[in-house]
Amino acid sequence: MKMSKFTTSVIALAISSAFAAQAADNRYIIHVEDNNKQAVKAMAKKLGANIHVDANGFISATFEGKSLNSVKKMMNNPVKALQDKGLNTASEQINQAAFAALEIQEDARRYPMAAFNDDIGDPRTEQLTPYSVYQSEANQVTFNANAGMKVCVIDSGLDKTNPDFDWSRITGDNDSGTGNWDEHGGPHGTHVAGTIGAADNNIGVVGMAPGVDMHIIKVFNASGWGYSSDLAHAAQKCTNAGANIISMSLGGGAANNAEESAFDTFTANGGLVVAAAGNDGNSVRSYPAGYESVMMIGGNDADNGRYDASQYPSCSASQDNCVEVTAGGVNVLSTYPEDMASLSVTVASGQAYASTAMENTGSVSGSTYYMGTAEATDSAANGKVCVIDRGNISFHDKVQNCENSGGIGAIIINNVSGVLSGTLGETNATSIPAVGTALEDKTALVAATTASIDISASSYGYMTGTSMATPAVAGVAALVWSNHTECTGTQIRDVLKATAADLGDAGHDVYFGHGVVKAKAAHDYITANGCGDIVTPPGEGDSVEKSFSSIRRKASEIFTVTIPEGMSNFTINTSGGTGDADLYIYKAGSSAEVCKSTNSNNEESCTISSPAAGDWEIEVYAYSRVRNVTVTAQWN
Ligand SMILES: [Ca+2]
Ligand SMILES: [Ca+2]
Ligand SMILES: [Ca+2]
Repeated sequence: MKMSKFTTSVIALAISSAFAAQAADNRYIIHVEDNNKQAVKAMAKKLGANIHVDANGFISATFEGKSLNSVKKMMNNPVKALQDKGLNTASEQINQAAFAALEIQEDARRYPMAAFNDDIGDPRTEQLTPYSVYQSEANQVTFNANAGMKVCVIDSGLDKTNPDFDWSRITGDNDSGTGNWDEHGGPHGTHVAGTIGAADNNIGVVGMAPGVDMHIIKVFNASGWGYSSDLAHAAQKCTNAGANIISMSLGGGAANNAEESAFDTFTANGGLVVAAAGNDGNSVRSYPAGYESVMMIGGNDADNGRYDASQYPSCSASQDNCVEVTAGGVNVLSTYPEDMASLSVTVASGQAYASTAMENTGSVSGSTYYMGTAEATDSAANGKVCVIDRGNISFHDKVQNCENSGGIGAIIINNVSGVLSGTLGETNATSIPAVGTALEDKTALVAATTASIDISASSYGYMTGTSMATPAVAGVAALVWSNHTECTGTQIRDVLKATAADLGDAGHDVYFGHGVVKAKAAHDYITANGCGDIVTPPGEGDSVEKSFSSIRRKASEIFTVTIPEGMSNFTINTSGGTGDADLYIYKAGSSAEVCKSTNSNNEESCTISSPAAGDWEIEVYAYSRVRNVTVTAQWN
């Protein structure tokens, strides 16, 4: 089978993400005492305003096409403003002093910040926690480094030049096809390993299970796949290394029996296998993720939304051949081989802003000059950092106009929400550092008087893909499991699904599966319930089947099922065998049956609509001796 690593984009996103968030809309707040408000509102309307908000102490109004200064001039001196419009003011009763005292401000647009954000700072000099660690609650659970957890990472190697690993806890397998495991075959494997287990120190990032033992199997490099592309062989190497988790940020389109059986065996022996859903944005099922024994991982973004390219194959009834859970996969900050990434740091008037490195390297600082869309050279930009709006001409030509004007660096502001991520194209004739920034920061960036841009090499950087979500789940699994070593890998898988936070459409869906993994919720769940019982994900339909080979006359067999919230039907049937079994259904703790079925044979059936959530007892009573009866309970 043809395998590929799942990376769609490698971008050097901003080190900071301070979304102070403002934009000019000709919308203004006028502060006014309530006793004067009606007169002020009437005058604003007369001067062409649209009133939006009438609140205690202020109104908000749009003056189309008017700057803050011109609105102040009009509202602070309305007699003149009316006269300027050719209106007669002789009949107006205007309290000029009250209007002159009005305080008027821009009604800044507020944008919601993402639900989760990376720490602000520079990972080359301090440790930053990536957003996905917060989103998956990995920062709320302590990793037990002595619990024997070991994650086997099948990827492009882990480069020994990165300082953010506890190398005494990392082993690997060399392969004649791909070279040494601790020399990278591209940055992919190093990025993946950092998300699982980057050390908790004073530099770089922090992994989901910081410092966890890892075994690295390098199956591909820049020139493709080596001999270990037989994943069945790689799984065996993981077993030999004593790993209990296998993480695979790779996949391909065809299933293969030898491979499936290797992962079945690893799982049956108590392990956990996770693999990426793929980044083609379609419903194709990738393997190994598509095998039932392998947990398929999709991607979400920092705002609990979809990673659009995350694949979403349909689900079988058991829902283990499709996306089971998600984790952060968009713009994930992690480790790189030494200096293989580049990062930008953009500061304006002393405040750091989210930015992406578009092109060129360098460190500049100086006064700013706002160039609008920078469609021509402008000598006023000489010696300054150009602040430029996106639009009309290419990024490259904007930067070139800045540089040809004598500008020392370029900050290009997006014209849609979010940080601008772009390049200067194939033939880049510019040399000054250029960054993309967010529309949300436009007002502040245009207003800034000084700015600095630094674009330089980094051993930490961003990648996007289900390749990044997969090690996040592997790391969360190691983290939770390290505190509950009595569990099997399958139980950890079930707990992660049961405690995932639902995203997207209510309940299980093909894009998010059960939702984004939550380490603290999973840890708390096992602490409260243990890991011995089958975990039914909340709000999910399920079924249980029990067989009884023999029940004595006048005796009963009773078992309990747990019905989650929100079920509409609960159906229990008995069938098969010989004798006369009757069926009695009770809500746990109550002696009055909710349903009974007492035919003179073994074919009993009970249906309960909208069953209450909680434990239910199912009693099979032998009116005469019963042999080989099967009881099926299902709810949805
Ligand atoms: Ca670190
Ligand atoms: Ca699967
Ligand atoms: Ca959902």
